Amino acid sequence: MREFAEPFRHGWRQAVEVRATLVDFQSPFQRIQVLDTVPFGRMLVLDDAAQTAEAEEYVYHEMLVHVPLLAHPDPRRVLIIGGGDGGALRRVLAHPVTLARQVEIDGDVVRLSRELLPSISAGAYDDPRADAVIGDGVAHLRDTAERYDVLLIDSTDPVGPAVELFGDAFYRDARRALGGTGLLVTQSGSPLVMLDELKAARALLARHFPIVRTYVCSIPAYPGVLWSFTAASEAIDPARIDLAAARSRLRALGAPTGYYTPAVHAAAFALPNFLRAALEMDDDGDPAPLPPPVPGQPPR
Ligand code: AG3
Repeated sequence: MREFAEPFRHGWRQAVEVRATLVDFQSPFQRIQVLDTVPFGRMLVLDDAAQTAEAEEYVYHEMLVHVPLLAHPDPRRVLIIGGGDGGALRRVLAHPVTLARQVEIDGDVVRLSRELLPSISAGAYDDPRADAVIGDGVAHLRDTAERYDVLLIDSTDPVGPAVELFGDAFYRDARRALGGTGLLVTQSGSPLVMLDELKAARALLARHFPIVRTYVCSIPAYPGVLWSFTAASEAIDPARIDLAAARSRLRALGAPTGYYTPAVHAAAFALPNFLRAALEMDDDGDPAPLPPPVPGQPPR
């Protein structure tokens, strides 16, 4: 039996059974693999890190996109950094936006995803509101005079090509591009096996944004399974949504979801107590003094 597993983290790893390797290719930026896996169908792997898979991509992409787009009162202009598989782009385009710009650094990820994982972008690139740029998202944000309502950072882990997407200069440029009224969401790793990365991202975001909120969901293909996203804004607290309004906006989209509901949205910000304590938050997500440690905490 062939299997794929990411490297051990704190003595923990998960494996998937592999039927076939469809692509194993070194791009100018990274190693790109597309594997046909038994549990999740075709899976995109970058530098040995699972990125997305046909059968479970909806969890990550819905939580990355629908949480900020339904928290924002009127998102029109959305920028995605990374996201070369097109799964985030497709969810953004389900909303009545006027522009969904995606800046992905690796054209080979876009090409191979469109060719081998077409169900993930599902036609999104053909939408006239989509502007798919192959380029450096850090440079785009640094040099642009444009404003965005929502910025989605759909990146790999904060190592290798993505490291600057978790940096201080990038968050400063993000704040400028969001113009005081927008919000950003970044994927921020597994609270169980990447807690230090999550804490580092939150600390940097807090230098630039008064509101920083972490939320979680369960992503079967990623290390630790319990996964986090972190939102930041000068104006919008995405943890507080009007459930009835979100329900009617979601219904109007006519885009069925597999994971997201407004109730899931609200609940995702309720963090397990070990995590709330580790992130030094009170029950509202605001900074609080570090509480005493509790015994038997999960690995990280
Ligand atoms: N971005 C991948 C999140 C990081 C996964 N990390 C890992 N497996 N170690 C997802 C790209 C999907 N559009």
